[in-house]
Amino acid sequence: MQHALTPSFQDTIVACATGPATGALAIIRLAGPEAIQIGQKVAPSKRRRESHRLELTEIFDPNHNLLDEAMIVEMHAPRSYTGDDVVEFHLHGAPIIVERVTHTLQQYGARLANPGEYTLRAYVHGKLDLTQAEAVADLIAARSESELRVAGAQLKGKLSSDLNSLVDSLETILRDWQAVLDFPEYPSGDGLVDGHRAKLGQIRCKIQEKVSDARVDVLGCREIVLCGAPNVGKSTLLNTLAGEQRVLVDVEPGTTRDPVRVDFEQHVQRWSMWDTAGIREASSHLEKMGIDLTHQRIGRADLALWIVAADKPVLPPEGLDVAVAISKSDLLASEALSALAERLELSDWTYLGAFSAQNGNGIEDLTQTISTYKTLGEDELAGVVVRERHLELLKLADDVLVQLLAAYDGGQSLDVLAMDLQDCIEYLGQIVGRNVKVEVLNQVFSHFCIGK
Ligand SMILES: Nc1nc2c(ncn2[C@@H]2O[C@H](COP(=O)(O)OP(=O)(O)OP(=O)(O)O)[C@@H](O)[C@H]2O)c(=O)[nH]1
Ligand SMILES: [Mg+2]
Repeated sequence: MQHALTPSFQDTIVACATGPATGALAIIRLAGPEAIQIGQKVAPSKRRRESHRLELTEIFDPNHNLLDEAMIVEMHAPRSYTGDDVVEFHLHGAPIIVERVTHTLQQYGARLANPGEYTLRAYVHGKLDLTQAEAVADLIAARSESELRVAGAQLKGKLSSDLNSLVDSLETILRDWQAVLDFPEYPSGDGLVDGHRAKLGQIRCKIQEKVSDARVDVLGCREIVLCGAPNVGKSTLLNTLAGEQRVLVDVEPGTTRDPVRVDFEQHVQRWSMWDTAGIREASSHLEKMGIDLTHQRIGRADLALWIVAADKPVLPPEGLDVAVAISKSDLLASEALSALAERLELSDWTYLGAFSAQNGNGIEDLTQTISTYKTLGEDELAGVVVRERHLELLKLADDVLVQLLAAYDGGQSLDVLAMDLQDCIEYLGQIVGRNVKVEVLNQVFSHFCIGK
């Protein structure tokens, strides 16, 4: 695949913005300095088209053969997604029409766009910053409501504006320090640098807050591990949720040995759910290996759900990081069930409800609870770090800042401190795309689909 960043921004690019399958409509997007001119050639009009106005038009190939009767809209720079001149053709959705119109536009000098090239141009033209460009990719790739919400919140740019204001404050401090270094007469003796020490402390607190509030688990699939003592109904629950028999179930305890994963695409959240070997004193080497794997899975889970059988409750080992739910609720009278539920509610573990795979009671509620477990609302998502790339850079910025503050307190000279400050600014800047390295841009835009 051609590299996203090698081509020139002077090129006029073309791509189909809608999916490859036959649909009622298909949209071809043409962007770049020649877009309007090329648009005029395939869809001539007597007068210059108004920006942002849909118009019915006929589209011709270079031999004046009619390709389609379609809608055309011009979006004049800079008021377009990419920031340069854009022409969109809203065609009938047959793939052959898309192919012929694209080919014609290429004959007039446009070239095929690379993945993410439209968004890359939007970024280069300052329409979006890097976190927002990443959010566009997430938005397109979203497969659940939760992913959609996360991407939408990032696109709004609260994280960017929080980080930009931190970078601005740091840059102001750096400028002052450089002035103090360059001009001995700069008024530094009146507590200017000491004042900066306090400000840097505050900025560090804000960075730490972002790190501790980060939720890199909210994008993509969530790993849920079903665990508990043997025979509590873990495999039965997995089969019930999967709607088919995916794993073996038996009256004998110790049926499941290997962890088995089943993926669900729920409305709210995508899950990978793991069935695991029941945890007990192992009676064989083989069983012990299975139980070890269960523990490994629990350690990596976004949610480990310890199943407690209503008829024979076995609670999780002390200190194990799990939530709890009651299975086989059909085997207990309602009063006894309430008492068990109350006991779990009062425990240190989060209690997620009771269910019976036998009669279906509580399954729907459990699904709902799991689905929304630790998902964040619109407001809570504002400004939250959800990407590993951002979190890593924040941690690097934090490390440098800690080092800088210690050096300051140790009486280090301003020129050395200024170098640390510069590093800190760079790390934070890379998140939003200030002075970002080309490799980082390549990384971000290589995940896009063509046409966006
Ligand atoms: N009454 C009742 N029996 C259930 C329920 N769920 C499972 N069982 C029975 O409990 C037994 C054990 O079920 P499994 O799903 O194999 O339990 P497990 O936790 O996977 O067991 P291991 O793989 O041995 O750890 C089977 O006989 C199931 O039919 C339930 O909701 N109610
Ligand atoms: Mg099992």
